[in-house]
Amino acid sequence: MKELYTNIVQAKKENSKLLAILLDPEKLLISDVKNLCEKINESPATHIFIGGSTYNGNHLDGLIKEIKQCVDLPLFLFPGDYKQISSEADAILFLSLLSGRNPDYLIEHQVNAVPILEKTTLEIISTGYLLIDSRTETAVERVSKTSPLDRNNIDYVCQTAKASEYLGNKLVYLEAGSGAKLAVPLEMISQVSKKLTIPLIVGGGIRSKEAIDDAFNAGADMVVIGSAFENDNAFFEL
Ligand code: 1GP
Repeated sequence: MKELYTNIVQAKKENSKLLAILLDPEKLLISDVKNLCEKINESPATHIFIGGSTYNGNHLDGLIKEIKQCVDLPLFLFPGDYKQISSEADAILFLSLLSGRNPDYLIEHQVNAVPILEKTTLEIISTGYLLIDSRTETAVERVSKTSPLDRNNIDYVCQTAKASEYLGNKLVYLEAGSGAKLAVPLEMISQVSKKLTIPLIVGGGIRSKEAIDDAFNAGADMVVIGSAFENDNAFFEL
């Protein structure tokens, strides 16, 4: 039995911060994986996430197999839709886009995922996914046809995050969107983390080591880095 969620809860208890590198399968060739793995192994990453809003390819299994041969970190699916499921991963963030009001991303994709998930041994980690306005139209917004939550209305974001916990989600993910101009505000991270008893993930538009530390200090239990590492595999070296 996998205990990947238990490990995240334990890390939160010990205030030991977690860092996920997000890999977008759309931008990754199997032949790139070996070099990439070297960089990941030299980085402080504790987790690998893989997925993207628009990926529709057929090399996800191959990519994950290759990654698992050279990196010994838990690998979580972070799927844009129910077709992005691979039994080669360790776990799946079973997302509900709770910031939006599109039933497809609240329940339809999840229902469609069940027959696929039943054929895997993935650890399923239900996650309330909240898109926060970042002053840029993000892929999540475009694909899901939902509006992000107002970055100035921290009370409403806190309420949404807490509703997510009450609904039984095991994680809350505050997302500014990949390549966001503005990351999730630190004050929002701070207030949401105080509301929750479950671990808090923060990602989108975080592109410096200082910004990672700021998010941790504000209360994020896990930070996700996608574009910064994708654009510069030496990001963690300096
Ligand atoms: C996107 O939160 C992740 O879903 C990471 O975003 O690519 O901006 O790091 P970046």
